[in-house]
Amino acid sequence: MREKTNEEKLAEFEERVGRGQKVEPGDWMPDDYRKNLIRMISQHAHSEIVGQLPEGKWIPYAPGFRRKLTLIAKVQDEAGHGQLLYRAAETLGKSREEMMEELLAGKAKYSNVFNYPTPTWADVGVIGWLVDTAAVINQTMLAQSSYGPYGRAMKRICYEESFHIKQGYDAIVALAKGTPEQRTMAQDSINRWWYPTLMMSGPPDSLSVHSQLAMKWKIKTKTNEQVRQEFVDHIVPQIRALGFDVPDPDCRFDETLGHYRYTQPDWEELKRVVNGDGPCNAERLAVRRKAHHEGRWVREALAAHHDKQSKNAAA
Ligand code: FAQ
Repeated sequence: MREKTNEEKLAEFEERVGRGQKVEPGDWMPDDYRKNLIRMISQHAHSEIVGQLPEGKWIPYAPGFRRKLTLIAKVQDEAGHGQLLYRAAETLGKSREEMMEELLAGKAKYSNVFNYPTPTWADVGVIGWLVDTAAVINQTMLAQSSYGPYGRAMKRICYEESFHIKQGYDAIVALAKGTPEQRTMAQDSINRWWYPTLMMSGPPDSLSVHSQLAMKWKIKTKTNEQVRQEFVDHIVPQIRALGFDVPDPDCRFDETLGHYRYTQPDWEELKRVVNGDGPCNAERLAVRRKAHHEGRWVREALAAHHDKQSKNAAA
């Protein structure tokens, strides 16, 4: 039988994806589909790994034993998500070592939001509440991704991230019920995280480079703006219900649209931050490099153990 041409393979691929069938690692896929997925999944993995740092800093200072245990569990979950995602990216043919080298060399992107400082305990609550809510809304959409391993990883990750939202919300409710100083601390944190969290969903559709192809091949099933609007519609009533202000005087519900209107973030700031020039990029990468260096003996010991086991099995 004659080999199918690339055009025929592409038509079959698009027909399958159009029918909602999942693409699996061994299947034929267009090069751009593979490249886009590696780009997105590896950036997502890096985000989970670097994303441990802003909150991780607060583990020694968490107010009380229960909050400390919960925060440790949350930060460990993020490490696990990173591992799941590196594994999903590896199924597309890129090694974990290569991805890690790119991150440590400052060549790889990761979510803008982890390049901002966490000067107060309220930031831990606000990251869990706002940042994880934005992440879950995006990831619930990505759980429908046409690439099977990514969608399945997302389902597992969303379960855990939903718990993270609860821990963040609970910490903020405690501050909301607390002293005037505690309420001020929470409001200040909401003010600082509002725009970085809006930026998490990516640039507006008119500036998004990859969305069109990603939507066509169902890597994503919603645009950046749709995801951001969902987040705003979900979170604004929660912020106001706790008696806090949304730090945007123009944020109001539009009855005709059925959505909240909001002021667009500064898209130049997003560009700067994701390209390495945010308030904490240098600090975050320095911590990752140190951790990678100090963990080298563990990786070598595991590799030696694995080699020994393989030799024993072959003998
Ligand atoms: N940050 O053409 P588009 C979490 C880059 S996980 C950094 O619109 P796309 C859990 C983009 O990569 C949070 N870079 O791109 C947690 C591209 O650059 P490139 C991470 C951004 O892919 C919680 C360029 O700009 N989630 O929070 C950002 O269609 C708490 C053009 O943009 C994911 O990674 C940004 N915000 O849409 C952990 C989800 N926006 O590659 C710890 C998966 C854009 O051309 C604590 N990823 N860029 O050099 C996605 O959904 C998408 O990749 C977007 C961007 C929506 C991030």
